[in-house]
Amino acid sequence: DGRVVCVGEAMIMLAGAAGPLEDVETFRRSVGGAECNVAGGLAGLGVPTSWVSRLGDDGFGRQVLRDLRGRGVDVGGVEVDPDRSTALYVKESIDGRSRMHYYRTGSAASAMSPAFLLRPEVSDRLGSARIVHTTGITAALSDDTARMLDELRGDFILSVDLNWRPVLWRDKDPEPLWRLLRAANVVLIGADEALVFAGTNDPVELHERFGNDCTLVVKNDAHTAVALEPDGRRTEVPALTVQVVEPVGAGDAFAAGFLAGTLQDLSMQQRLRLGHLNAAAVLAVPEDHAAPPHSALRDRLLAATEEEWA
Ligand code: KDG
Repeated sequence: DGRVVCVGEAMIMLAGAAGPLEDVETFRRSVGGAECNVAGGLAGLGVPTSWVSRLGDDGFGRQVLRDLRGRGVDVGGVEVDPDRSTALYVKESIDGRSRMHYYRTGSAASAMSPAFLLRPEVSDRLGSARIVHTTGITAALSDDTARMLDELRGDFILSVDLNWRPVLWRDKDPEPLWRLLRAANVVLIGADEALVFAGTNDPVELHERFGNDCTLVVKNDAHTAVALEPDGRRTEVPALTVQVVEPVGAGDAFAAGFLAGTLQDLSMQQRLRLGHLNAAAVLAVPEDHAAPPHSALRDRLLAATEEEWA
């Protein structure tokens, strides 16, 4: 069982050669899904982590379980639904940009509800968690998942990554997501998505909108990450310079690094560094997750002076 519990949907990701989907004939399969990427990233950093969710009773669901178990994630809190399917998403790559196409409406995970949290396999894990992590994607899946998130409170640090996905929010009121963000103790947000979602990417303004009593991390993609703590303390760490192969999943890897650092009570600067470091590994591969950085490199970079880091 885990000291961090991640709650959200996993999907099978299909990705092929560059070009419009109608021209792509073969697809490579891997596992995606924001919260399960974070769970895998945390386990890769040696943090005992559970991923709790629902999957279909199908080959894709079994593939997700096998993949996560292989990465050291506890999946004992996963419920298998005989009537609904595991979700899929297809990555289309045109002119070097990825577009995601979801096949997830009515999926097994979209049926997570307040009752799901009461299953002993789930409530036991939540009861012993130090950090519980979820994202705005889960708030968008269905009315059931939105209601479930209203109940996701407890004696743990609630961490929320905005992960704003406009396609999932079409014709929907984002109020459940605002409630989740205001309840969170840690909020992770990209500067670009902040602008679209909240109309500002100014850390101080965002901090106010989320109620000021969270630790807010605003990530400015390739450039920097700024943390604002409840007492107003501000820490900024520039990102590492990397050759970007494919960016999807880097935010999740950042979250994993940041949360691992939080669990280890590292300084805010080192938490942000660990986030950047973990993100850099995912930026360099086409998949949504990657092997964690070597521990020797990690220790050296965490201990670096500011001049050495930048
Ligand atoms: O953060 C990466 C995720 O976006 C990707 O793995 C797919 O979870 C996903 C989503 O809903 O977009």
